[in-house]
Amino acid sequence: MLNGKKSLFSGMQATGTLHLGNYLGALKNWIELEDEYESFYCVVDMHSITVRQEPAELRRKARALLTLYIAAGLNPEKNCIYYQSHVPAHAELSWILNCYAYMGELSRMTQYKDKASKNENNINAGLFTYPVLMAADILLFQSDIVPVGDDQKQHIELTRDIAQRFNSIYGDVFTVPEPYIKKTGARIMSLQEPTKKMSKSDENLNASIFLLDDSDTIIRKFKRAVTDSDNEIRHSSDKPGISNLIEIYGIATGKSIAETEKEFEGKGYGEFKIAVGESVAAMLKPVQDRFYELEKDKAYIDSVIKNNAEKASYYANKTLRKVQKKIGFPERIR
Ligand code: AQP
Repeated sequence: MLNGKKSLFSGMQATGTLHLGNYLGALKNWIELEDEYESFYCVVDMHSITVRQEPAELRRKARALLTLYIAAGLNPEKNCIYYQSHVPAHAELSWILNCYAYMGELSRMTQYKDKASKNENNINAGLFTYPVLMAADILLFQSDIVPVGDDQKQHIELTRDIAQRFNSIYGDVFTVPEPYIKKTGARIMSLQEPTKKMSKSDENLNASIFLLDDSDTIIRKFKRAVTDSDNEIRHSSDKPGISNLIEIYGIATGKSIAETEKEFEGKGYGEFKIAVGESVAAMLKPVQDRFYELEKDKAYIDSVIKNNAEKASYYANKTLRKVQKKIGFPERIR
């Protein structure tokens, strides 16, 4: 509890342009939580360097991501929006928690195995301990919930294990968080390989809808989406491509699966794909307009960055001091 409210933490990496999966699986759901929770949303730039980044690009993408959080509807007066690297407590708690995480459990993380196989020339220690930094991110704010997409479930399980392990030694230090994963949008699939999740690091640009893609590009990508050949608009596990499109259309229009199936009964894939593209383009247009407007307001974005880093540091340091005391670090002399 912070300020008499439950709290939450979530974040995204500044490694590429956000895609529709990031938006529907996470960002879009964050907005509805702002009144109920004391919320902390981070641009996790420290996580980003587990894969080599071009410095100027990383800085540019981190700022764009923070701006996109606001453009998507997060109010910085109600939600603490900040850069992870501006709050040193993340790194400090991460080091401590490294001493309470086991090699065996970290080596079972599917994201590590996946990213290590994609970056064979740079399997650095940070890639391996990434989930410990994520545990620190979450536990610093005594988070009750962590709103994420389905792919992050395993990391949150690990965060819970670390928190429970620590609490069992030192008493009730950390709130043990729960994942908050919505049923719809939790796993948006690639438009080109619909059995794989949509991913920032996919080299095929037609596989993902990026949040700043213009309407024509969005519609073109949906027209090219890989589907099966039976031409029936029906949600089914043996029809991953069309099922993915039905789910996306459902979120963009507010229609249920049954309503969509009925609406497109007897119609072809071509017509359906255009309708999905148009609905997504219409959903993203206000976010894009707001983004381009906010981007010009340098002073406003700078003030959000400064003020929110101070607020995040205040709460993070409270937890960090408590942890340091519990484990026996000497008290500071003031
Ligand atoms: N395809 C997806 N469907 C639903 N939610 C998704 N998320 C990611 N992909 C999908 C959610 O988006 C948030 C941001 O996560 P991240 O920046 O840490 O990126 P990630 O999970 O590593 O996935 P990306 O964006 O596709 O990047 P790469 O290619 O590097 O793996 C999280 O809440 C995540 O669950």
